[in-house]
Amino acid sequence: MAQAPLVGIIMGSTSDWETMRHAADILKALNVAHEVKVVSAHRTPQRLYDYATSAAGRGLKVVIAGAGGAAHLPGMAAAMTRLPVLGVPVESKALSGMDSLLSIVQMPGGVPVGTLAIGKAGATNAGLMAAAILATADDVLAERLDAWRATQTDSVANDPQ
Ligand code: RP5
Repeated sequence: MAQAPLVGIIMGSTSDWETMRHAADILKALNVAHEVKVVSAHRTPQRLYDYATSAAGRGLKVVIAGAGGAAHLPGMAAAMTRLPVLGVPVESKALSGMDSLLSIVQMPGGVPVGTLAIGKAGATNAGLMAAAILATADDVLAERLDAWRATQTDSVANDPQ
C-alpha cells in the first residue's frame, strides 16, 4: 500500500506546475510521500477551504503552496491550518514574480507563511525545507537528506573552466 502523503503541494493553476514540479522532484528524490493538487484561492475557494481545513486531519505535516500574481493561496491556506505553510512565488508574466513575492511574504503578524525565492529555486528549496522539517522527527529521512546535501557539495567544481 502506498504511504499516506506527508507533504501537500498545492498551486493556483496548472500553469504553475512547470515551477512547482521542482518541489515534487526533490520530495521524490528523498522518498517523501506527497500529493499534488491545483487549488486556486480565487477560482476554487471552496476547494481551498476544504483542502486547508482537512489537511492536518488527513495526516499532512507540511503544505507547500505556489501561486503567481495576486498570490493569495499560501496566506489563505495558512489562515485555515496550523500546519507549516511554505509559500513559493511563481514568476508572473507581467511583473516577473515581484507581485507574487510581495503578495506571499507580507503576512500580518499571527499567520506565518515561510516564503521562499521566486521560481524554480524557491520550489526546489520548499521541497528541501519540507524534508528538513520532517527530518527533525525522522532519522532515516535525516540520513537521506544529509546524503543529498553531500552529493550536491561533491558536484561543485573547483575550476570554473
Ligand atoms: C494564479 O494566477 C496562479 O497561481 C497562476 O500563477 C496565475 C495565472 O494563472 P493562469 O491564468 O495561468 O491559470 O492564480
